[in-house]
Amino acid sequence: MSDAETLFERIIAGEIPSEKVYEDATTYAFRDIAPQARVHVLVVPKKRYRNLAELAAAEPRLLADVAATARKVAELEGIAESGYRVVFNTDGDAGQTVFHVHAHVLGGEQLGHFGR
Ligand code: D5M
Repeated sequence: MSDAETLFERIIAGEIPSEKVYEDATTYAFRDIAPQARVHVLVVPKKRYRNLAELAAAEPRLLADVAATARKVAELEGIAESGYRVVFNTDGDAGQTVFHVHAHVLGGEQLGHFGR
């Protein structure tokens, strides 16, 4: 992991404004600035790992916290029953742009099938 700070550390620190949906001791959830669905919320661990693989290898309990927060967001947004998608873009071909691991929580409408 490089030491370079990402946008999301600044959002977690409150240096850049965000529309918070949920926060607890280890995770932070906020609305995506360019929503791809009616509900599009990002869930980040407050501690930075570059991607899902690094988080899972280093701190599986923190990954479980991210998953629990994704579920909490779905409940708060009223999409837990209708269904939703959780996506971790990981590196180049997935188009990851911010290298602080984050889960996209998408829903609130019928989603197209993923792929190309
Ligand atoms: O997703 C990175 C996501 O981060 C992308 O969906 C846009 C979102 N983004 C970028 N800047 C902001 C700010 N300032 N607030 C909220 N959301 C933001 P990736 O999976 O890395 O492509």
